[in-house]
Amino acid sequence: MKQKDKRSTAEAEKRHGSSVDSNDKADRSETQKWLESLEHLLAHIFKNGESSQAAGLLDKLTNKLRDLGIHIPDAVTTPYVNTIPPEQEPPYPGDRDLERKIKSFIRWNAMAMVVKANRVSPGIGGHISTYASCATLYEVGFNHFFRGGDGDRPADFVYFQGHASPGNYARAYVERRIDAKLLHNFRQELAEGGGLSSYPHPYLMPTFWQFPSVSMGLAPITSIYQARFNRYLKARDFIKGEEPKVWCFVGDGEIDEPESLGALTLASRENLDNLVWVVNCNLQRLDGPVRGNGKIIQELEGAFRGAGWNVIKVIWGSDWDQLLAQDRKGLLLKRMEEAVDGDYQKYSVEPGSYTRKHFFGKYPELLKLVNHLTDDDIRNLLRGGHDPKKVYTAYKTAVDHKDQPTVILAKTIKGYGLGEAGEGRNITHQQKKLNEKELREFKERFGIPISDEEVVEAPFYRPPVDSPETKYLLERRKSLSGFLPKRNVQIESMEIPGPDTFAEFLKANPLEASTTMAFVRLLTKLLRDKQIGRNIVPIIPDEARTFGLDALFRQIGIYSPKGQLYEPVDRETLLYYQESKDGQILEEGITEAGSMSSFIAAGTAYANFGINMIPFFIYYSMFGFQRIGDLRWLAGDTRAKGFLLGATAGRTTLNGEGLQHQDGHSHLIASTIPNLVAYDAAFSYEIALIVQDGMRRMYQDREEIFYYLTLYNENYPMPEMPAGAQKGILKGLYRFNQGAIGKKYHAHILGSGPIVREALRAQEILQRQYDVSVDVWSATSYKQLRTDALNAQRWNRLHPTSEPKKSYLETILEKEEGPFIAVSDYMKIVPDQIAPWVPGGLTTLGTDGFGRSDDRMKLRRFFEVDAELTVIATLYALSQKGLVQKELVGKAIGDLQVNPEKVHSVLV
Ligand SMILES: Cc1ncc(C[n+]2csc(CCOP(=O)(O)OP(=O)(O)O)c2C)c(N)n1
Ligand SMILES: [Mg+2]
Repeated sequence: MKQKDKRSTAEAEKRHGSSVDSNDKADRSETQKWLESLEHLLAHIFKNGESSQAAGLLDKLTNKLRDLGIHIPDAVTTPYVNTIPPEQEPPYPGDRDLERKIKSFIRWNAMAMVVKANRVSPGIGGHISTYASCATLYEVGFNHFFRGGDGDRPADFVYFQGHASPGNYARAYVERRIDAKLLHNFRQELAEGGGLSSYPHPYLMPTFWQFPSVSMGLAPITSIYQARFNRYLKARDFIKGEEPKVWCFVGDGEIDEPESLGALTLASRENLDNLVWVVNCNLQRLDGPVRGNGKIIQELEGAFRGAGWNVIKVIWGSDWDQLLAQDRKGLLLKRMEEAVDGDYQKYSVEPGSYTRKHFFGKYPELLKLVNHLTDDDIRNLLRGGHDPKKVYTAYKTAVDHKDQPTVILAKTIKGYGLGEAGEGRNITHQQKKLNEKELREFKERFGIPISDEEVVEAPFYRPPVDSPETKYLLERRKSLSGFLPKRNVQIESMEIPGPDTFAEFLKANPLEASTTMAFVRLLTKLLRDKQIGRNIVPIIPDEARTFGLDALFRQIGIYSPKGQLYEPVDRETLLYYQESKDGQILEEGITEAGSMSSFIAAGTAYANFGINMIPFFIYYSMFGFQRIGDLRWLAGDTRAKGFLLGATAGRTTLNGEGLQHQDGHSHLIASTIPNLVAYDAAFSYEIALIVQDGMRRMYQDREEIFYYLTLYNENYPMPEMPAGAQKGILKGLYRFNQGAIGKKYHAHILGSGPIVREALRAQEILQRQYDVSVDVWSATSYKQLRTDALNAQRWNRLHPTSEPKKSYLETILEKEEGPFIAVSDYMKIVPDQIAPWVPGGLTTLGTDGFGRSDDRMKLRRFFEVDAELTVIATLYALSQKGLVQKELVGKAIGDLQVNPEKVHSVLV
């Protein structure tokens, strides 16, 4: 900087500085005046006993400033009191007394079923304390909000906290939907006459449970995408009329799962006011406090408000209203803010005298506020989540709220009512047994009409059919259109496209193409189908261009509730990025968990709405089972239907990308899900037949299964389907071609996916150079083959004197002479699944080990799945059978330039 410039800058700073000084003084005296008026106003508020209004004052001021056009950032937290002040509470519409009695009976039965189950079978498990904490949260919902599905609109979607399931069963018992025998058989599903599953599993109780929820975090994320999918169905005219609400009950400990909070902004961005979450803030998780040194409610309020949700805090029960009103100096609020969750947990365990001394006693003036209360009164001061009036207010406000999803943060006590058996204790989550004294205290506390003699047996109790309680309970459910939870599948069979649609894929196509391209062509065709095209839901986590699906953007549009508010940069091109209100594609952005949640919502529309939606979720295969395996397991549990397409599959076929991307094991994980049908296809015609058959089974025959299909990005000419191959393709194995005649030796090579082409190259080398005729087979599904083989094997074992059954695999291989060599782009253990049923055993080649970035041929050599290594493996297998000399194998190693000292891919 030049000398002159420096000087002038310094002068300007000086000038500027002095003007700041004088402005500052003026500002300060102005500010002082405002602060004094604020103090004046607060003094007035406290004098009139309206201290609870003080907290809302800031909000009002902020809103006023905003009305005047001044930008004020949102505060993320508000004072530690209820969001809705008592004067805004609506009248309670129900019979509080009857509702309390009903709730008490349910509490008792929920506890008794766990205690009994653990007496019959010690260690069988079950949870008492969670339902004890959320009983009021549930009961207010059941009596006044949750709509059943018996009317002319779909039922509300209620995701119950998984391990609070005894509460659901106990209610169903009092509602007379299930009998005492089933309650006795809680967690004894294999008992005679059946039992009740530990947690909400639609797979196990398909007419009862709707939404699996016990794997922490999965109910929260799936509930968001469900609420979104309901909007999608509405926008696309599949559903009309009044919209069901989606309710999700979440534990405060569960919130720590990344899935729980991971999709919050989708809900606010898409204005999902059909969604209500209730976080049961009992301040404890399994081991201890959720946030002993802080406040989970305040932390969550900040997170949810920041994410654009409407937050309703239900912290204090009605007894506190009067205390807060008399808190002239805001001392009570100050104390409430100071105490941490660890303190509050302690207050729930200790007698009232402790709370008097340590909570109120911190400030002498505060102590005076509770002078009129006995220690018992202090101990019984309710938390908001146990007060039906507060809970009702929150729910009513939530369901009426517009434009935002709502979260209710309800403070409760874990193990509420268990007393010394576990109320508020760190061990409470695991408490499964109550002794006689504890049972008696429980019975007395909740007024259960059973005798002192009987109590030790912990008998179930439900009021007589004609009792006021039963009548009230049933009337409430009737006026809310029926019982919940309930899974009521009413779905028509769907006519799927005929053979014409698929015919073109069965012919040879000399143009090089990948199976991904074949799939895209098929999907495009299906989308145009008059019968089913509309029902298809393409789901893509930001990879449409990678898979060549971008043409669909324009063809069917991307769903966006806002439409398209901007002109896309590529508007002048034919296939621009088109968003629209009734778009068909769910372009999820980079979230496999979110995409899978959409898949689940679409895949269960048949059960929840009676509509056959056909999701096709296409993604990088590595980021499927491995990344979101637990959501896949849940999809199986909830009986979702649809197609998962693991694209860019294969540890060597996806070249270049390296270790993180190259999938060589998704088929191994796929084999773990019982109702998932998995295929590893090589050619266009296999893809077409598999999709066709999948649609037939799922949508025409209404089987509750789902599909996994790997797709590859290697281009090659597509052959014609060999005559008669159809059955084998679907069963998992068929002969692609026969070996040459007139050779001295014979072998079979089983290939999968693009690696079939390596098998074909090996066939060629073996026939030409080593006098070995080779049959090449395409193994489309080791999982299918194994399941079928195990079935037959087991049946035979249990029916030793009957005519033995033969699996498909045994039937097609029984007349063949080995050796058999399997080669695929997957770990060796995938083909190994069928080894016990292959005559003479199976030699397996596969891609065990971490992937590498390099080209395909180098990778195939590295993993030893190329034609040359397949030739060597075949010759070695022949030598093991004593058919060729070992020297021939050695010669081949030399001929084919394979380094026998190369390192094994799994070791490096
Ligand atoms: C993914 C997963 N991890 C761990 C568990 C085991 N688990 C079951 S309940 C629970 C504690 C739950 O605490 P919270 O969410 O606060 O529920 P609360 O019982 O307190 O209402 C744990 C760790 C699980 N079910 N799922
Ligand atoms: Mg908890």
